[in-house]
Amino acid sequence: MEQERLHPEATGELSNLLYDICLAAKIISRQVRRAGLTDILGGSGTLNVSGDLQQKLDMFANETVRNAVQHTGRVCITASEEDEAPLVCPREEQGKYVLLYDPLDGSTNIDVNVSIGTIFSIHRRVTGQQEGASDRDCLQPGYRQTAAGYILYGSSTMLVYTTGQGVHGFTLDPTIGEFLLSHPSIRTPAVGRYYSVNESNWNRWSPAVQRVVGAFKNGDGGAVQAKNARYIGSLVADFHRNLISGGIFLYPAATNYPQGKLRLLYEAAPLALVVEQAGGRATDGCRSILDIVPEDLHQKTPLVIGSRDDVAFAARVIGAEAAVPAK
Ligand code: FDP
Repeated sequence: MEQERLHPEATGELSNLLYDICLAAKIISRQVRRAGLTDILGGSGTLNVSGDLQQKLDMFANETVRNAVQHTGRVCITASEEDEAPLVCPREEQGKYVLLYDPLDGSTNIDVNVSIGTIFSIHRRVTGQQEGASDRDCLQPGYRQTAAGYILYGSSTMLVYTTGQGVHGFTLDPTIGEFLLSHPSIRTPAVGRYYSVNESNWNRWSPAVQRVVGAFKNGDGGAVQAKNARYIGSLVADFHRNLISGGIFLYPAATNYPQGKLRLLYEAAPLALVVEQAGGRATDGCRSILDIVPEDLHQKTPLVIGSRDDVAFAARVIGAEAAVPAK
């Protein structure tokens, strides 16, 4: 609301859309908090487009976000990591925003009571009312995002978001059911304390990625500061810790994931906007994540994200390897 007042031309629709997302987050949070008590743990028996087993809570979160925004007249199309195709709102209800989201990131952690999260990305539509909303609205590069953020269901439930005017964190007070501003204007340290990567993939990485991870572990003769390892395996949780305390998260290309594992539109681009607004960086090794023009809704990308100087080091080493023509 405060930021909205800085824009006299604002109609309040974006604030209301963020409010819709908060409502969905509260409903998901309630369900996550009671997960062991109700029959909502475990697989749903279906696979998503990427071939991942969908969990019951994934499906619940997916529908909750969709239902919270669909008939408000604020969005024209929504696309979820869990759905093959985007959902176009009925013509008469199409608003000016586009919502892309990962309803419950870190699904493999759901059943074992480890932090998980919801990630969202908001664009302005590029199609006209006449033409009607389409994939074109979803396939926009990250630098065009109007807002992005995530909800972390951790030791507390937190909303962290940016509309391009810094990054702000709100903690859900369950006694009053509201998100309260707890972390205004978050800045991430330029050099991090942590590196977060699934090191069991070591033999599947290129020599450059091995050198980067080795450097974060050992210091690489002073080229970077040696770090402590922390890997939860829930992107939102790993990202959030590094954002607050300083650190770098890597999910690079590997022989089993030649394009990386994480999705550009639902995971990498929104977190890239958040980290850049907090003073950090995000790259695929060669390009800034925010500059990548998506070609496919479920496109994957290698991701190196976090503290500015650490990401710059990784990009230098991985970028130099990519610049050498293959023999
Ligand atoms: P998950 O498979 O549990 O859904 O986006 C997928 C994701 O989790 C990220 O949250 C997480 O960072 C990554 O995959 C973990 O992958 P690995 O198990 O390969 O480390």
